[in-house]
Amino acid sequence: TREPPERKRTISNSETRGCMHMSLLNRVQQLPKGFVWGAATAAYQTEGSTKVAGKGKTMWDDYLVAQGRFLPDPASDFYNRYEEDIRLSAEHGLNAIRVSIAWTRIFPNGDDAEPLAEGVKHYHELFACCKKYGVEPYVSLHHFDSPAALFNQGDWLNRKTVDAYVRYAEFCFREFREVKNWFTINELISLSHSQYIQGNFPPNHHFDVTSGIQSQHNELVAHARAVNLYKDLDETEHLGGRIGMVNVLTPAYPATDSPADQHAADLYNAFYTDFIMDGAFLGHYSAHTLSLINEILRANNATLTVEDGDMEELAKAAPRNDMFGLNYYQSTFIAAYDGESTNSFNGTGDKGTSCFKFKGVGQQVDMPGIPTTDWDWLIYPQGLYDTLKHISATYPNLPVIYITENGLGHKDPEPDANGIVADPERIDFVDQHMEKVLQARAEGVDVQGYFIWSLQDQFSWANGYDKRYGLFYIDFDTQKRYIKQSALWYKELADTMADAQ
Ligand code: BGP
Repeated sequence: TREPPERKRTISNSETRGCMHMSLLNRVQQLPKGFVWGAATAAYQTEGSTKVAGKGKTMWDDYLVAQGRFLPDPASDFYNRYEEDIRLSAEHGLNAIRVSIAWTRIFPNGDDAEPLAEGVKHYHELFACCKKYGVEPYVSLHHFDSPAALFNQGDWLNRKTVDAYVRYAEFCFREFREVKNWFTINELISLSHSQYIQGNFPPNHHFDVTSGIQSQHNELVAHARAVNLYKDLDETEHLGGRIGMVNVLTPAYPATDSPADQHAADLYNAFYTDFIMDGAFLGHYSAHTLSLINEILRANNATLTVEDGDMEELAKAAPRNDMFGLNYYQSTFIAAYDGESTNSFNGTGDKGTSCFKFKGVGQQVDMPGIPTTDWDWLIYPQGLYDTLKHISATYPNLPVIYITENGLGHKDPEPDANGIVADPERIDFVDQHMEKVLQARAEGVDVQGYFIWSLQDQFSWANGYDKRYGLFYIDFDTQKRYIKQSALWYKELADTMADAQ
């Protein structure tokens, strides 16, 4: 088998880490039968084959060519090699995988009259393969890959995209009845932030606050319409599955105890967390959230338009979500800031090159003593615990939670002579975050699964192929898969859970 002789060394190659890992190994035995132990992927980051079988362009195709840094082909060649990756998943103890359907493999322009038969067949085959290996698919309908034809007309800012998305969702709900776990949209906030505030996703607007808040709202409407549609269809057509949303939460802490910094953190949390969580799980924006959002809008001469029927749609959907997918990577520390907005994005892994100052909100500050990745992401497991506790206390409608992404982007070394990749940093990262999940669970937060980001190495939207996250290493020239130490450790946790049940 693939287990290398140094497997034990991975688990306890330093006394401290060894103790920590043993503690997690002991504690995962408390997890209930059926705890979901998975890994996550996204269509556009893994599939490659962007020009086959009539697939339409996404908002990324021409953009990545023009940018000239890296291309989406062949990515991890998952379009052709999914069976190998799903087999590896099963062999390493995973019982679930997050995948997304590429909208443009089904409807190349987003709103075509007829679906593409080959795209439909491809996903039926993928789901059949998951079933064959006992790996349950959790399927997102939209993971950052809007059809270019709709993106060019304003993407989520244009209600035409919302209508087309709902038609695409309806097609998928009826067609892919083998899918029992649906996610509507991946990380609503990341799209808005990266497209219109941070400017590192197309169309690369910086601090376009009107678009930033409007796209959040419109994505929420799309999410709510998809949830309501699924639940209504389920009543008549017995789809028999579950639906929810995935969002990334990045809690902001005040840089100091000063009231000004506290207020800046509140503003940041309102814009980056509460607006979407309120809309999805309260079904309205709370008065507190709205007053903070209005303060940000005023400072930036920005506006939000709510159309007739939007709030009714949100209110109807809020109690109908079956699950919430929480992605967590990092936290942030915010200080008050009076100047103009400015930012620089670290998309290269040159540590210390990012800066973010948002007029009317606050500025991100370094916190000595808190480690960061090469991409300047704060490694702060406490933020995951605090977030879990906060959302479960704040949203009575909150359904069961899955951690749908958590992981470490790292410049991994190449495989060693035995073909194994040493990634102890990733093991430590997951270990520390899982401990916080278990702590929150022990205090009553209903987390029922954990998906590491990511299953295999894939390309990162704004960072390219050097920022690796996978359990499985990919040599992108040959597409050969190698096992990382983290995959062996992940399997050991899975085996320990299974043995205890
Ligand atoms: C999430 C996305 C993923 C993935 C991950 C890592 O925001 O859902 O698609 O990319 O973050 O982020 P990055 O690739 O920017 O490091």
